[in-house]
Amino acid sequence: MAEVGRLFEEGEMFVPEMLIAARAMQAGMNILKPHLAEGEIVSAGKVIIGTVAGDLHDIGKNLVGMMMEGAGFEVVDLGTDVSADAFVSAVGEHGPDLIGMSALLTTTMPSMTATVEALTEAGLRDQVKVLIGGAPVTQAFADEIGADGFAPDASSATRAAKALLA
Ligand code: B12
Repeated sequence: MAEVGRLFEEGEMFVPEMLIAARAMQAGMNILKPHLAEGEIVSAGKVIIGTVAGDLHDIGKNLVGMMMEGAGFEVVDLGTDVSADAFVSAVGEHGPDLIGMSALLTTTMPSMTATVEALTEAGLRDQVKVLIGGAPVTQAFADEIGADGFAPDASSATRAAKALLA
């Protein structure tokens, strides 16, 4: 998947090819997972990922989740239309190292702000890194809402997550 990510960034591969590769990787992972659990494989970290409240777009979010799994992260996918409260409860329940939030609509970007605020109010903001992405999201917006990072695509999302948890 790292090689697929590189080819995507170079414009040699496109979203459908990435999805096919990610699906093949997931099928392989399903076979390998029980054996990995028995072995000495160390997780790269635990990630909770979701599309924010009001937003149903999940193709990019799923791709990010699959790439992260391929890179050795344990991924808990909360799905779409995830409220700030649901993110907060999931942090309490799963104790992740990082939250990944996705938004594809300019009208749902404020849900990212609300989630960061809810994490702060719950006293959990210091325990978890926040990485955001989605077509309308920018580094400037990430800075504005106090997220720890932004990435424009699935392979750089994996790199950014690794850098944040290093
Ligand atoms: C597919 C699609 C839909 C599908 C979604 C299906 C699904 N299961 O996801 C359906 C038909 C349901 C849909 C509905 C709507 N859509 Co729509 N949709 C799109 C479309 C065509 C493609 C989005 C997509 O999947 N791209 C491919 C993926 C791979 O790219 P991506 O999502 O950007 O993800 C990458 C990066 O952004 C990043 N990334 C994504 N998430 C994350 C998360 C993290 C943590 C990180 C680090 C990175 C990251 O990595 C990903 C992989 O490289 C876009 C137009 C476009 N060309 O983008 C419009 C678009 C997003 N939709 C739009 C609109 C307006 C709507 C509707 C409001 C339409 C309507 N009037 O009903 C509804 C809203 C429904 C809702 N409440 O969410 C607008 C948004 C405009 C805006 N700026 O707000 C767009 C831009 C179309 C347009 N040009 O008008 N949509």
